Amino acid sequence: MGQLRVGMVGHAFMGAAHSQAWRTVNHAFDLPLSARMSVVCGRDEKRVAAAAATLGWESHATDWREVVARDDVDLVDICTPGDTHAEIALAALAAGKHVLCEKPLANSVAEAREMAAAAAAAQTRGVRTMCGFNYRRVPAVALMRRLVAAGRIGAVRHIRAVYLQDWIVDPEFPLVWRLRRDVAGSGALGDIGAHIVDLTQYVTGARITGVSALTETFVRERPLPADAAGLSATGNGRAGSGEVTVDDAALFLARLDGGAIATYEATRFATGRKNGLRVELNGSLGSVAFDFERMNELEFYDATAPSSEQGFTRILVTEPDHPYMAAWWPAGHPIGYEHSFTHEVRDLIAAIAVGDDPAPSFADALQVQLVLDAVERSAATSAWVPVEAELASV
Ligand code: SOE
Repeated sequence: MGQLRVGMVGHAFMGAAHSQAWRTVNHAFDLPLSARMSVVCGRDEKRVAAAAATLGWESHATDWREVVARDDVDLVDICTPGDTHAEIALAALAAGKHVLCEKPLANSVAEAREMAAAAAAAQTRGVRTMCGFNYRRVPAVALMRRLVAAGRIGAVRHIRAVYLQDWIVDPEFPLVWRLRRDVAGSGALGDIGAHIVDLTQYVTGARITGVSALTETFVRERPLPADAAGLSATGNGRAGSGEVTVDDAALFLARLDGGAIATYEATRFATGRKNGLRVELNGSLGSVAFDFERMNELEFYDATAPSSEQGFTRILVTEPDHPYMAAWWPAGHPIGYEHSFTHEVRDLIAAIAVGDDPAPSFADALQVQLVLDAVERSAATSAWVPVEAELASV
């Protein structure tokens, strides 16, 4: 069996989730390529050495440029904050490496365009790219797409999507990198709003064509974190505090091609909601709804059933003919959040092995970035903003 030698940059939450996927994928799926966890990269020598041992990487490095240059790396997996996605991806593609890049693709449309153009050029050389919108690979979400594509809910009229977290409700929570525009690009909008934009476009096959939005930052000043690298005290003069420069919440209405209308809510101030991702589609022949807190289930309403039998059914998505599930346990045995990453790298390896283009591509991720940009421009002007059609050339 051939090997796919991986170099991963970043080893925090997403690095740990991706490491679990690289460790397990070839044990769960029969693939023509075997993932080899060659090197993990992080800025702090002591911490990345410990991460290599804990997460199962053969070696470690402190400079991503070394990872990109190594001959024993075929694929670079980018699990860093958004301000480094573009430079790492562009260098890796130039070096002929495949790239998996965490979402959102970039911190700006300009960066995303450059990455998508580089990916399109690299594709002609057989180099593959994917953006890590992992929720597409939750079996119930893939089943949702299958039902919609089969016409089981008819014409999609309403899309209702929320992504609710509450980890920064405490005003004393420090000014971490996700709360700084220069590092994260945006707040809840790009971090979790990007997921529901991609997921709803994935399950419907439609594209957002315009938005009307508002954003809010409820807590505008926070204590500086212990490692306040690159930060200076600002705001009300309180010693060791800094300005929050991103949104805490984003709400927007949208129209999609194909005629659906949609509501989106991404917030980090939904007190009590830890990772509440919910999507409901209402169509001319039925409805389908997904709730990540019950990730092994899908609600389905078939309006064509006899009226005496109509009602929302709860599909337990654990049958072997459900997406990805034949690889795991007998019916009735649920899987978890981490499996979505295993499925993500499974599909990436399978595509690379046959010379196919994985999805979502950098072009798909650019389209999400265009939506995020339109949301921010709409919120800034209180106006309806069309979503620029993705450049055909990309
Ligand atoms: C933080 O909001 C976060 O880790 C996101 O960045 C992930 O994409 C999401 O899956 C869980 O929450």
